[in-house]
Amino acid sequence: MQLISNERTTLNERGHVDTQCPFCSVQCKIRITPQIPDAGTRRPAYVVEGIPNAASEGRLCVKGMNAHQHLMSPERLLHPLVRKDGQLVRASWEEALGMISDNFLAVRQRHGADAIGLYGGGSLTNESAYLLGKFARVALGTKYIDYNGRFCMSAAASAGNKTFGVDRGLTCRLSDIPLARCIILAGTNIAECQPTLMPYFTRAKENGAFIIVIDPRETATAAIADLHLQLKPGTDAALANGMLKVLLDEKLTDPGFIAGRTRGFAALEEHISAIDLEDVAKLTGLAKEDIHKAAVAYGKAATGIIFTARGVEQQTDGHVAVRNFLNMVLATGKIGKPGCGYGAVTGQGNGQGGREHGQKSDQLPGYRSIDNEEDRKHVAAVWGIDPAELPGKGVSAYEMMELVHREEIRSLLVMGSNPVVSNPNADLVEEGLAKVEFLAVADMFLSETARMADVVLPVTAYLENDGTLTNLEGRVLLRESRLAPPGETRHDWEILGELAAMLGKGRYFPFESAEAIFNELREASRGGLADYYGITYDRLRKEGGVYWPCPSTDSGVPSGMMFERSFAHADGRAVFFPVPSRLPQETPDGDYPLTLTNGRLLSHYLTGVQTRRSPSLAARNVDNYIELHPRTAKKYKIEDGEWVEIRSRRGSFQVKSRITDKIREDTLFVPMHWGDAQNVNKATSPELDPNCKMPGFKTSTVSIVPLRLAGKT
Ligand SMILES: Nc1nc2c(c(=O)[nH]1)N[C@H]1C(S)=C(S)[C@@H](COP(=O)(O)OP(=O)(O)OC[C@H]3O[C@@H](n4cnc5c(=O)[nH]c(N)nc54)[C@H](O)[C@@H]3O)O[C@H]1N2
Ligand SMILES: Nc1nc2c(c(=O)[nH]1)N[C@H]1C(S)=C(S)[C@@H](COP(=O)(O)OP(=O)(O)OC[C@H]3O[C@@H](n4cnc5c(=O)[nH]c(N)nc54)[C@H](O)[C@@H]3O)O[C@H]1N2
Ligand code: SF4
Ligand SMILES: [Mo]
Repeated sequence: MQLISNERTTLNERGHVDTQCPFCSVQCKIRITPQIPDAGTRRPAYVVEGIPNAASEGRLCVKGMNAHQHLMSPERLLHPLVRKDGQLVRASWEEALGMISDNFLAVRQRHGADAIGLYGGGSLTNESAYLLGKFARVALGTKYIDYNGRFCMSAAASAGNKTFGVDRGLTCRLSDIPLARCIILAGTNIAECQPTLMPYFTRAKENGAFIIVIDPRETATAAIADLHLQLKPGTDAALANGMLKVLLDEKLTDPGFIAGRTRGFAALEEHISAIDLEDVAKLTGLAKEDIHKAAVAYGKAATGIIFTARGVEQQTDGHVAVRNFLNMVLATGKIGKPGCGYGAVTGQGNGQGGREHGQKSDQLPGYRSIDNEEDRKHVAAVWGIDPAELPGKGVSAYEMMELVHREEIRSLLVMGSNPVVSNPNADLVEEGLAKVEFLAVADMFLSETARMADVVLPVTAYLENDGTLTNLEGRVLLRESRLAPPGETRHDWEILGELAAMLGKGRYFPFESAEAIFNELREASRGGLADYYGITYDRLRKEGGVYWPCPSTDSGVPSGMMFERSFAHADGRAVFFPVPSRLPQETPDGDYPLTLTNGRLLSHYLTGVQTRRSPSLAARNVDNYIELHPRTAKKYKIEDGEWVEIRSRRGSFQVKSRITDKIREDTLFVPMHWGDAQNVNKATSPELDPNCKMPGFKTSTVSIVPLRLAGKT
């Protein structure tokens, strides 16, 4: 696709601007055409259309159609704010950045560099995410950096790394979906979360695919299912064991593939031989016949793809649950060929790139490891420092919040996240941030977290800054700025460069443009698993998007299909891993008899900071709500639409009831898009998956009472 010329314009001028949606991982391309202002209201109107592109094929969803509204919101932060006498007041950039650098220097001198923490996000461009990682290690020398992708991608990413030797969301291309004869959608609600991808699945169905949806709710995605497995939350690992049992018993495996391309099958076989389908049915709450039917459909199909998303992954056993679905992929040899593969459906706009270039505590750019001597040497050489100067591994996002609470991290910079709403056990996180010595937040809005800050830095939005983002297919896309930054807003990467200079490290941050940062990122990623070396801005302009790995500028266009001949482990083989069918960490009891799960709805995005500032989106869902089954409502004397309080061992929140027979009787569902008193995370559990430190967001036990009775119980 050809991008229009790079001249900057304002949205209200005639003509059109071409851009990319700031929200989910599909990264649909958008054209915005201003219309003559409405004579009555004088309000400008805009026509927003999708532009043909390889992922969304020109489709847009309601969020993309209205994204420009938050960009133009009167609530945009247009100048820095600093706290004086308890109030956030306007300040100059010099003063705001001066306060941050003074604090960083003072804290480092008093308590060491590790008393400073950095917290990033998957909405940042590759360039800003890369620079944030470099800033932590080079400008500050702290090991404490992590990002919100920990809550998003860590279970699937670590599973992919262990099983295949590398993690890239989809191992195949979106265009393989219509070729698959069986599709398993486990804990992924594509219809609301990546709506523009739905036609790939309906096309597959038209081609005769058998579609299996695994979800405790009858979602909009489940509407296309041939078989909906409405399991108890947190039991996906057990379900996959049941399906493996059937695959092995019915000899629906691919022995040639197992022998030639994998290792560890004997141990899996032994483990599965002890599985009893009856037990699996009991654990998951499913009928044995349905588990059997699903396994046979997948096993017998000539081609097939398994997708997982946060329903499977945001569990204290998310890593192994994903690995168990990967066991199914390997046992049937359904990978590395057309119409076959596995997909971890990436979430945020740059959820994929954000996890590759070093804002994760254990990671350096190019998916390099901070624990590996060779990796450290390579990156240190690109950065012009001694490898010994690179700090070691820090801790995960929620663990950083625990360190804040314990006052071990005394100063925190948040860039591109709203952690008081999106962390589990939100009350503890809020308590920590309330008492932290110093909090700086870079955002476009006064989010719930920014509200608590000592310094707030106003940043540019999607139409205003250049950068690359990597979509769920592993395709790197260039999003060029079309508008001048409003007010005094600055780019995230500019802020990091200026702060580095104030900390005396300016020579390591000489960047005048996003492209200059990208060129360094290319070098830093060179030879790594996520190799971007062969990708340049020019190439992205010409080709519209390039898949990684792309090790050379003159190689042909990468096909996007992974593992055609070998996997990324040293011996080229993928690894089986036996997984126990264990129960979720918390089990319902007399005090907390129900299981609470949570997730998303179509019109809002994450903690809602952006989408609530888009009137057309905000109006669709004003208050948060809880889905509950009619029999559950009756049992707890709850009327449809009334306010209820949900309580857990951590805390409580209040939302409206929504009675529906599309959910299991023992399960409640609440969207995650609201803060303050309507925040589901006041009740979620901070238990972490030991393998990847993903919180068990999707399974906690709670009680429910109508608010009118709440004082009385
Ligand atoms: N509209 C919208 N789209 C988004 C986002 C958004 O906020 N709003 N966020 C983006 C981001 S960052 C992400 S990570 C993705 C998330 O995309 P998804 O993971 O698809 O979204 P969720 O709604 O969190 O969870 C998916 C489904 O998991 C189900 N589920 C809950 N518990 C379980 C369980 O134990 N097992 C199984 N199998 N299923 C379970 C839920 O009922 C839900 O339907 O969406 C991206 N797209
Ligand atoms: N209970 C529960 N909790 C969850 C989840 C769940 O399913 N259930 N999902 C988890 C998942 S998958 C995710 S991804 C997290 C996300 O949770 P958060 O990290 O809190 O994500 P957002 O709400 O998108 O917050 C991003 C903030 O950054 C700002 N922002 C957007 N773009 C930029 C930018 O380019 N630069 C800067 N500086 N700021 C920007 C936005 O205005 C917003 O205030 O939530 C997690 N929390
Ligand atoms: S939210 Fe996702 S599917 Fe919707 S327009 Fe944006 S990128 Fe496309
Ligand atoms: Mo996410």
